[in-house]
This record gives sequence, structure tokens and C-alpha cells, in this order.
Amino acid sequence: FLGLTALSASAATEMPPLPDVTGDTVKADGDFEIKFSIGTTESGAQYRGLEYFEKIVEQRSDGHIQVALFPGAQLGDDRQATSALQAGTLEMTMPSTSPLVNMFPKFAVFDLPFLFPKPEMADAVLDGEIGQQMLDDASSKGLVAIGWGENGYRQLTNSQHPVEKPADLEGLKIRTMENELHLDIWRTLGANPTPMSFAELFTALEQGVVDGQENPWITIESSKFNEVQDYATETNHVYTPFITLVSARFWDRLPEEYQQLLRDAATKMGDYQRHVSRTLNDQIKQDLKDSGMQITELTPEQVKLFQDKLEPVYQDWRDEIGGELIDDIRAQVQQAQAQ
Ligand code: KDG
Repeated sequence: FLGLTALSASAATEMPPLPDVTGDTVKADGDFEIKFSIGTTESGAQYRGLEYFEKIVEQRSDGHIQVALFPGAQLGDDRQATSALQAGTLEMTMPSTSPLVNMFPKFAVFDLPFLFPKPEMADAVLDGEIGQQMLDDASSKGLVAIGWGENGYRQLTNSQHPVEKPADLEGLKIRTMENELHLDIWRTLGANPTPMSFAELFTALEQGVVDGQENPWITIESSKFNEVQDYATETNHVYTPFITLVSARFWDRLPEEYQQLLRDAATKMGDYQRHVSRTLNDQIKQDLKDSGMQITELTPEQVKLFQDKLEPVYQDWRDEIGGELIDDIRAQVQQAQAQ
């Protein structure tokens, strides 16, 4: 028993230390409580970011704002948590942009396959004018959007066999996020996709309702998907952002000084979370290999087979998303690549 405990403790991912809090104490009237809910678990990079947010907000408000963290979809999946913000029964959440495309259609641009060849290119877009415009647009419908974070590059896992080329996907039942463009991606590749919330995913994989799913390495490990999925392919097919949302009902009750504090803390959380996610990515891929997962790393030629097959998706979604936005982002990416 003791041996087993030691083993699982040593296998746990070592998180980078939380940075010190900088900035002055913010003085304003009133005491506030923030319940902050996410779908991923306590051992993920997203949660580590939330811990930093909590530390900043509690220290700089001198304890007048208390933050309570609820990981693992305890208070609902991404869409349920977002509705709770609108209803004013939950203060904060940080969903992937993908399940919110039904509310904010332009978010679908981030679901386009192979849009960002490098994470820094996603940063440039999200931290630039386009990202700010999207935060402004999403600050409506009972929500206030105050920052971006990183979910990251998505990798395919499945329980059946190694996947090296699109033809290997034939007939595989793949869970996708609740998002039409993701369904289109997997149909175009020849798989049989089913949309489902993240909260239902582990059980669906365990019971064989679906054969596979796709998420960043850190989520695959922190949600223990490797315990029910023997095969993985490093596809990097989509880069998913997280968006930090606050309930407008709560926001409107906050003094301006505290609103500014939350904005600062959300920006710092996003930067730190990107750092954690990027620092741990390769190490976690190795941990998954060590745990017995068979990971296929694709050659550039193999990646191109997936890219070529998915090129029509850009045409299919052009009108829906807006050609100008897609062209703007692709131009920024090309410019960054040339540098
Ligand atoms: O907290 C975020 C998660 O709920 C979810 O967005 C993770 O990428 C995800 C997925 O596959 O649903």
C-alpha cells in the first residue's frame, strides 16, 4: 500500500511555483465572493492559473474579495457554467471558446484546423486588436470577458489502433466539443464524430460509447484519459484558447477599482497559464509514453496529409465566420512566420 502511494505521488506532475504577487493593495468599498468554475481537473495547467488568480485577487484586495475554485465541472460543464454566469448564480468561469460559438459565432475562427503553427502566433492575435475586439463582443448577453488563457494544441487519442493517416480514422467514433466546425473536421477526415460536453467525456471513453477524443497532452493526463485510451497521435490539429468570463450581474456590483483589479489578475493568470502549459507539454507527453500510451509522432509529410484533407473546411466556413477575419489572421501568421 505504501509503495503504491509513493509511486502515484512521484508520478504527479510538478507544477512551476506560483509567482509572487506584484502591485499595490487596491482599496474600495464592500466585501465580495467569487465562485470560479472550470471543467478541467485540479492537476491541470488551467487550475494552476486559477490558483494564481486567487492569490493575486485576495492579496491585492487585502482579503475583501475571496475566490473559491471549483474544478472538474462540479458546478457544470462549460455551457452550463456560462449560463449560470448569465443568471447571476456563479461569478466566473473559463471555458474553451469552441462550445460558445452558438453565442459568439466569430469564435469559430479558432476552430479552423492548423490555423496557428506556433503558440506565439496565437498570442499575437489574442493579445492584439482581434483578440480585444472579441473580448468586447463577448462582453454582452450577461457576460463580461476579461482575458485569454491557453487550452492549447489538441492531440488525438483512441482505444482501437494507432492513427498515422486520415484513412486510419475510418469509422472511429470521436468525441468532439459541442461545435459544428469540429464535427465538420472529423467527418471530413472520415471519422464518426459525436459532440459531448467535457464533463461526460471520461465515462463515455470508459464505457466505449466513443472510441476516441482530442485534447492537449496536459488535459489527457490530468483527466486520466490515458487509463482508457491506449493510442495517441500528435496531430496539433487545432489550438484552443480559454476565455475568462465574469457574470455581468456580479461585475456591475463591483467598484471600478475592483473591476480593474480583476482585469489585471486575469491578464496575469493568462500569461502564467500559457507558461505552465508550454513548460509542461513535452514532459507530460513523455510521462504519457512512460505510462504505456503508444504515441505516434507524425512526420511533416504525414501532417500534410491531414492539412490537405482539411483545406476544404476553410471554404465551407468562410461565409459563416467572415472572410476578412480569416484573411486578417492568416496574414498575421504569415508575417510572423517570415520574421
Ligand atoms: O474548463 C474547460 C473544459 O471544460 C473544456 O473546455 C476542455 O477542451 C476542452 C474540451 O475538450 O471540452
